[in-house]
Amino acid sequence: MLVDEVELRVVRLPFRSVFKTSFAAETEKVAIIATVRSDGVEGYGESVMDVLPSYREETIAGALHLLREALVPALLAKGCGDPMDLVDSWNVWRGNPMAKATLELAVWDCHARQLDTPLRELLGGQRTEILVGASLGMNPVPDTFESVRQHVAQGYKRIKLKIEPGWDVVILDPVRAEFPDIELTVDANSAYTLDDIDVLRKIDQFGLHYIEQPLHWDDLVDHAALAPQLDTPLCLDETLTSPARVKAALDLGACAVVNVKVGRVGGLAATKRIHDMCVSRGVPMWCGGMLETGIGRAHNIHVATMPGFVYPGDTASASRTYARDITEQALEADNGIMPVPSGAGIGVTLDRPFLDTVTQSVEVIRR
Ligand code: OSB
Ligand code: MG
Repeated sequence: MLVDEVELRVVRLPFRSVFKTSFAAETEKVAIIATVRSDGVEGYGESVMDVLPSYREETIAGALHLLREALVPALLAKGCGDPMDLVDSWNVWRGNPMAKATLELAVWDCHARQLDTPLRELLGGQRTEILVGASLGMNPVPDTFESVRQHVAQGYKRIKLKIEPGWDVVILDPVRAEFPDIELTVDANSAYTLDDIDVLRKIDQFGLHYIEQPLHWDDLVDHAALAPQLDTPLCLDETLTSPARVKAALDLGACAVVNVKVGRVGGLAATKRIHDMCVSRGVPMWCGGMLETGIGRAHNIHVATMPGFVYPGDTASASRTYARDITEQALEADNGIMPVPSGAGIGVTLDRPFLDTVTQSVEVIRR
């Protein structure tokens, strides 16, 4: 495809309530919505980096710079043959997988819409619905307990509790006592070190499905040292930034479960490569989330239809996070089952009047 123009729009959308993790207390989503226009067809992508580098090192300002100065001009100059090759053509610019994914996702969506095909079909996804779990932020014990009860009652297939030192056993004890059989996991977002082995051994006693990113956000070696000391499998999130990093993590034994976030790994081509590697090595995967708006959430849902995504993902109902979303379609799970939007591409459209009210800046770069 030849790309006529790319729109970079920064949106700010308030969360319904504060989402507290070991690394931040977030009150709103700030994201770049990239629109690719080609031959009268639009495609959309959404970024996952934060304003400041609190989850990984990328930032919105850094991504906008890279998009303006390098990625968008290259796309406008060369167009795109197969979107599977696009991210490789950007290898001259190192790293920055989240910035690259923002634009790559928009190209994939545009490409799928031009073919009048749901995105999932281009990825080899057969399912028309996916199983989802819920990720619960850190709140006082009674509130968290009530939230677990509600999400279990709503049929969510897995409950994930955010933890940090001093906020682990204290919440796991009552939750496990009341819900002995639910699929339960914890996500530390890098809050522990190997010196915390005593408490990590306690966390190991709760029959968790996996422990997500207990150690440093870029680490492989310490996770590989921790894994054999625990019965519970380790799952990596923050550390996994590319297919090569996933291979390194698996070769080292740093994790036995893979959380794929399409933005963090550099887009859909990278996701497909990680998927095929994990399937061939028999490693279970699931699709993570970054509290995306309907654009990023729809991409995640299509990704999670691929056969290797065998555990419930984090792509829960948008209404848990937002009073009003920027897409016209409501992405809502029923009994822990999320339908895949039908229609071409990611299958969602923008609610333009509302989008304008949450837009902080818009720029259009033309060929
Ligand atoms: O670590 O998975 C994470 C949200 C923002 C940043 C990191 C994470 C999360 C979540 C929420 O756990 C997942 C979601 O509901 O989108
Ligand atoms: Mg995580």
